[in-house]
Amino acid sequence: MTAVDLEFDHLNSTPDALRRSISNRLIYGVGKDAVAARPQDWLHAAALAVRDRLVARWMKTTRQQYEQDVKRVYYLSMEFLIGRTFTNALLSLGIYDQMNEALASLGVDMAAVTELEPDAALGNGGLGRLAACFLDSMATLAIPGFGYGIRYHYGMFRQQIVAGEQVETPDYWLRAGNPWEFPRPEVQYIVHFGGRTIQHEHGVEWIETDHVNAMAFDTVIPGFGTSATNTLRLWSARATEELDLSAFNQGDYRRAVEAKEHSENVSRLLYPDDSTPAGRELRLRQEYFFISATMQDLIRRYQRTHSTFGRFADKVAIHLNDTHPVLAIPELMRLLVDIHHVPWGHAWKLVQQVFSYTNHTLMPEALETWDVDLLAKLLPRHLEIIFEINAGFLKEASGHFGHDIDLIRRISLVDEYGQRRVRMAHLAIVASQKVNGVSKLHSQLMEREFFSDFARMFPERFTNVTNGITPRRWLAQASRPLSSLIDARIGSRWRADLFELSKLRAFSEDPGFCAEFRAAKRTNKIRLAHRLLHETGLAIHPDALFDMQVKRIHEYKRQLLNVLHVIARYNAIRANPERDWVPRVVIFAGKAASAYKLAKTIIRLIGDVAEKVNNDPVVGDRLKVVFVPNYGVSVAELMIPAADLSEQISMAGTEASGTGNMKLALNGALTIGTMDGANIEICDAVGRENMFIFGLNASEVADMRASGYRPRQIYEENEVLRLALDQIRTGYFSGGDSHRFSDIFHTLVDWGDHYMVLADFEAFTEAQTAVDARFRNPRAWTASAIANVAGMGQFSSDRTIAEYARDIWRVKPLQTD
Ligand code: 26Q
Repeated sequence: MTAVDLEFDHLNSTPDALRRSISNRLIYGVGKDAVAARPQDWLHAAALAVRDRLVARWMKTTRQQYEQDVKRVYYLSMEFLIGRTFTNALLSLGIYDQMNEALASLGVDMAAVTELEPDAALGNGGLGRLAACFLDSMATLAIPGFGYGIRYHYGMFRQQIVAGEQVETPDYWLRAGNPWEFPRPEVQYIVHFGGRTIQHEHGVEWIETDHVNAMAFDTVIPGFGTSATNTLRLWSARATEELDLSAFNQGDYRRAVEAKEHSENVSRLLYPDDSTPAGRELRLRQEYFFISATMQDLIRRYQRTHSTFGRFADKVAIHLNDTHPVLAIPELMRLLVDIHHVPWGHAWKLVQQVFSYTNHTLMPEALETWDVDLLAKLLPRHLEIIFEINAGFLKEASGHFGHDIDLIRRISLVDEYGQRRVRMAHLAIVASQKVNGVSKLHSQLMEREFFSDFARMFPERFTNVTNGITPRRWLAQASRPLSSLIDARIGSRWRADLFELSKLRAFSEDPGFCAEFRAAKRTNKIRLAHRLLHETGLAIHPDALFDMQVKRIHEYKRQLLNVLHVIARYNAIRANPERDWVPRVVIFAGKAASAYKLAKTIIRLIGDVAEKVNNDPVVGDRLKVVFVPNYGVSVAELMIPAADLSEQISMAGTEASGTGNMKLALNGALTIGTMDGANIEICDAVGRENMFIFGLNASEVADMRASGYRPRQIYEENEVLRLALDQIRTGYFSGGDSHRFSDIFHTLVDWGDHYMVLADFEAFTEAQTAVDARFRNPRAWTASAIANVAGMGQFSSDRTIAEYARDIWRVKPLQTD
């Protein structure tokens, strides 16, 4: 920054200057008088005052990017699970305390208005939140990056629990306006659908299409400890003509409006992560809508400074966050070949240099495929391009492997078994210069099992980049008690270099530090207890062990294993109430996909078990069970800092990485977990003695499956387990209703127990006993908790992004002077 900039920044950051800005923004931005302003208006005015301060940095960064003619990264994601922005922006700018003071001087309680901001919940879970952490880290590292996605009107549904069952309500997060976005009506692209193709002498033309406009909305992404910022550009659908004039002129006003509404539906709502076929066509439209606008936008930006495509691959890197944006590949081919008249071979070379792809799941049912007939109807030109890519690829494969028809069938971009379908992951792999998994185990499984044919053909393409999380939101912002304590001991540099936390190892036996560490955790636990009391009426004791499983509800994540342990513990307490039980609060949170029946039944079971346990006078404070509704980014920021124990108990080989595991460990929770995903790397980093690892590992799971897994035998032989399962089956928790949970019982006992819950039950119970023993010894527990925090350096998303930048995107940070 120049001296003038510094001066400017300083002036702008005093409480006094902020107070003036807020007052101004209230009047001229919100249009309210201070006497009439509601808390919501103050939040809006304060947000605008903060945004003004970001914009100066934003303009400067954009100018520098242009002047330095940098290579840019385009991070394409159907999901960005941002959460709230206000506090995050204040911390990035370093004006949190000043804002607090400014608002106080205006008679406004900052903590209270902060709670009014809705989450931008434009994502389902891990994948979307990862994208949000990556934006934060790209800006912080001054990597010239753009996030591209969809501006959904309705984000992730809100979850309410009504009579024990999940009820979804729409999340209209834009209701009160969004002060963080800049509409860009001048940035619009036409996106085509349908129609047919015709072959001309000089190429192919796509004609008789329907179209919709994509309009840009930009959000500033501030970096931490730098003046660098980035842009998140989200597309919103606008009808190409305001109204269907012919219908209008014929007096059919309703039909005229309907047509407009219909075309604008494409960006209306976030699809929940479930594999129900209903509504699939709109999902495909969404995917194409957003990548078409994005590809047109990035080509236009490139062409502003370049007259040929000769340097395209030196200036552009396009990253595919899972397969959801994979249509960007045929779309870029179409734009280059059909519109810009680049020869096919040259265009394909460019494509293979610019794309990279991250896989986030290996579950076969979750790998995306699209029906060939649907593609032919909606995107006929793209289907032709995909077939042509496939022909070239299969020829290359035959050259590489010789003529092996089984292999060709396996790797083809088109699945020919039954209804023909395009395999999006195969297309992504064939077109990308790098393909990565999100933890060491996951990347290994990708190479050795799921995509082994591709890995043999393109060994240099496959790599691993283990996930990370931003320490700004997940420690500095979420836990002020713990972050101030850390600042006091080792300084504040850890926010930008998380390896600094290793200095805390020196204090793991320091009585003063340990006492303060416990006090910080206790403060966070009290904060959560207050909220729960207020919202659910349940009183929990802050000195109990807070045992948390917070994540989407899914069979592979095995919330049921946790519930079975809770039931077993309940039975044991009732049998021996006088034993010195370690008081525990078992806390669950997470959403079930609306069409995922068994996941919803699991929520019901948790609620019923909670009801029984919490009202049993024999049990008292020894055990409490809570389901916290509407888990999302903001609820996570409240819950995670209050956890003592982190449940990461997926069946080995199923959780690609996990990132909640990192957030919880960073906040000093000890992990009880399987050797799955990033748990394995957390274990290496913090020491196995500071975790509770249990159960089958990935290869043991495979072996057991191969040798014939028999869950019913386990049920019959393990008395504790049998009692718990029989209680579930016979209606012990459901007021005698023996029907309610029969699917859960049969899934585990009779229908194969696909995720091997029963196989791991005994090991899990033993690990839980070890947890109790450690918790009884506060010194040992705290030492382990500190070791967890101290070992988290490598799980900063700054490290992750630095690896992507160096090894995959080959981009350098902007010189920000
Ligand atoms: C697909 C088709 C139609 C509608 C929705 C979807 C869809 C949407 C979201 C499919 C999958 C997702 C999300 C997947 C996800 O969150 N995966 C998680 O990614 C994290 C970040 O890498 C990992 O840490 C988790 O292990 C992984 O489960």
